[in-house]
This record gives sequence, structure tokens and C-alpha cells, in this order.
Amino acid sequence: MAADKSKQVMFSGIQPSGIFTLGNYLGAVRNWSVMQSDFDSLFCLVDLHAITVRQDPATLRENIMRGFAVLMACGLDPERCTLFVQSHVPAHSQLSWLLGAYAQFGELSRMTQFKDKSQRYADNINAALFTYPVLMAADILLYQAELVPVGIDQKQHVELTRDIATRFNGIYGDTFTLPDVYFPKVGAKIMSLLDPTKKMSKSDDNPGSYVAVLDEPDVIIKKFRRAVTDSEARVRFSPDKPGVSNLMTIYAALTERDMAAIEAEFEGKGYGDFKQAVAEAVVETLRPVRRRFLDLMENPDYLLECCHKGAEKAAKKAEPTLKLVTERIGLIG
Ligand code: ATP
Ligand code: LTN
Repeated sequence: MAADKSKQVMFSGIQPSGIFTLGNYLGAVRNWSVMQSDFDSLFCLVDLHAITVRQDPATLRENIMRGFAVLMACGLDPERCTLFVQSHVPAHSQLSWLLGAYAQFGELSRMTQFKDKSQRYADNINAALFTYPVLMAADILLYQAELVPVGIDQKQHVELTRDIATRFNGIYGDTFTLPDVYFPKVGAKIMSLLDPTKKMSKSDDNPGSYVAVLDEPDVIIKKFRRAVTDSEARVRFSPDKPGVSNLMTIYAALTERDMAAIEAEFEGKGYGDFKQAVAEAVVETLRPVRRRFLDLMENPDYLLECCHKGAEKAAKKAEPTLKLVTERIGLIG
């Protein structure tokens, strides 16, 4: 339960399954940074979720350190929020096991992310991939979070979290706060640059499909130049123009302009000018992130210290809920 009782608790997480993308930034991390001081905020690098698909140990280790630094570079401030690595707070795994007894096989089988990932990683449909949403429910419920800011793809998981909490509360009495999902009006689902019918994803095999927040300016410009559009050569927002609409969404999210204003701005101009403008807006937004990241990586001891302090803060906040749940279930202390 919140240390600062005057503020609502906000919780969110991101997997260190690669270098964060523009989709992660616009759909999630940017909002976390903007909202962090308005809430008792916790942000978690969910390494235990990342191992539900096979990870090379050296790469995972590097992605965790870099991921932590990127979150700080995006503006998450360890003084204003609790920023930590999931596996450093064992209460997440403990609560996850307990909640597993209140999640049904049928509801877990309906999760789209499970269905997608079991298709994509057909040779490794492991138990943790299946129970992934139970661990996510534990992440959220452990802190009695009221708000969960995520991209739209995670809405179903937050709804399942509410269902698990409601079931538990129904059996044992009020134990968990029911969390609400929050996503941005523009940018809640950024699509792949190469296949705009697919979500932009950091674990995509083709780096041309995403912009990583650490990509250098010339790489960003090239990726936008190669982004899939259509043959109409007119900047117009429409479901039958998914590539152009996706680029417009990125531009809208960065410049706070609406679609009509963007259409007017590029009236009579070709896709070349439009892509250049979008790319430049992205480069300018990410430039300071990259700079701060490089500074932070110069000082790994400081990063590790932030990591460990964050975990200590989180572990304290997690304690009361785990204790309450074990008591309610009937385990003895
Ligand atoms: P992976 O490719 O490993 O599945 P991912 O890129 O989908 O990873 P996550 O770590 O699963 O990223 O998600 C972190 C946060 O970013 C979540 O809140 C998620 O909803 C959001 N997010 C991920 N991809 C996008 C996207 N393309 N557009 C908007 N938000 C996104
Ligand atoms: N499942 C999420 C990451 C995640 C998360 C969470 C998000 C794990 N635990 C708790 C919000 C709250 C994802 O794949 N993006």
C-alpha cells in the first residue's frame, strides 16, 4: 500500500526484451515520465516476463542495464518514482504463485498476446508464457495500484487483473484495489514501419520495422524513408492507408497537431517531404534521450545503486499486501 497516502498508486512495466522503440515511448514511457509526480508511481523493468521467450544470458544482462538507463534517460526520476527491476523484489513471484490459484485455464487461453506469442515461438510454448498475465496481475495488485498506463495491446491483461482481483475479493473480502487502464489518446498503438498492420515491437527480427529510442539520427531518417506507404501520394488519415496513417499518428503524437492540420500542412506535397518531417520530429524528440543515456552509461555504479535503492523502496511497499494475502488464504506465518 502506498507510502504516500495522499496520492493514488500508479504502476507500469516494460520488458527488457530488446531496445525500447518509439512505440514503447509514445504508448507508455513518455506518459509515465509526464505523470510520475502526480501519483505514487512505480515503474518496473519486468525481466521475469522477458524470459517467457528464450533470451541469450549476455544479451539479457545488457538489455536490463541498458533498459534501466533508457528509462532514466526518458525522464523517470528515481527521486520522484520507484524505479526497479522485477526480479529484485521476490514478492512479485510469490504473489504470482498465489494468484495462479485464482486464474482460470480458460481465461488465460483467451489472451491474445499468448496466442500471438505461441504462434511466433511455436517451438517453446512454455508454462510461464501461459501464466504471464498472472505475474502481471501480481505486479499491479501487490501495490494496490489504481492506474496502469500502458499501450492498447495490454488492455486485455489489465482487465484480467481486475477479474482475478474481483474473484479474490469475492472469496476473502476486500483485499485488492481494482486497477484502471490508462492509454494515450494518440499513440496507444504505433504500427511497424514495414508492415503497418502489425504492432511496432522491439523484438521484431527486422530492425527496419521499428525505430529504437537509441537509434542515431541518420538511421532514423533512413528507416522513415523506407517506411511502407501506398501509391496514392496524398497525406490523408484513413483505415485504407495504414502506413501513412501510422506516420501521421507518430507526427500527431510528437507535434500535438490533429489529423486535419497535418493533412493541410502536407496538401500538395509528396510522401518524401512528409516522411522527412516525421523523421525530423522523431530525431529531435529522441536526441536528448540518447544524450542522457550515453551519460548514464558512463557511470554503471550509479545505475546499479539506483536499481538497488529502487528495489528496496518497492520491497517495503509490497510487504503489507503479500502479508494480507497469505493471511486471507489461510497460510500460517
Ligand atoms: P516485445 O516485442 O518483447 O513483446 P514490446 O515492444 O511489445 O515487446 P513491451 O515491453 O511488451 O513491448 O511493452 C511495454 C509497454 O509499451 C506496454 O505498455 C505496451 O503496451 C507499450 N507498447 C508496446 N508496443 C507498443 C506500440 N507499438 N505502440 C504503443 N505502445 C506500445
Ligand atoms: N505485460 C506488459 C509488461 C508488464 C506490465 C506489468 C505492464 C508486466 N507487468 C504491469 C503494466 C503493469 C507488456 O508486455 N507490455
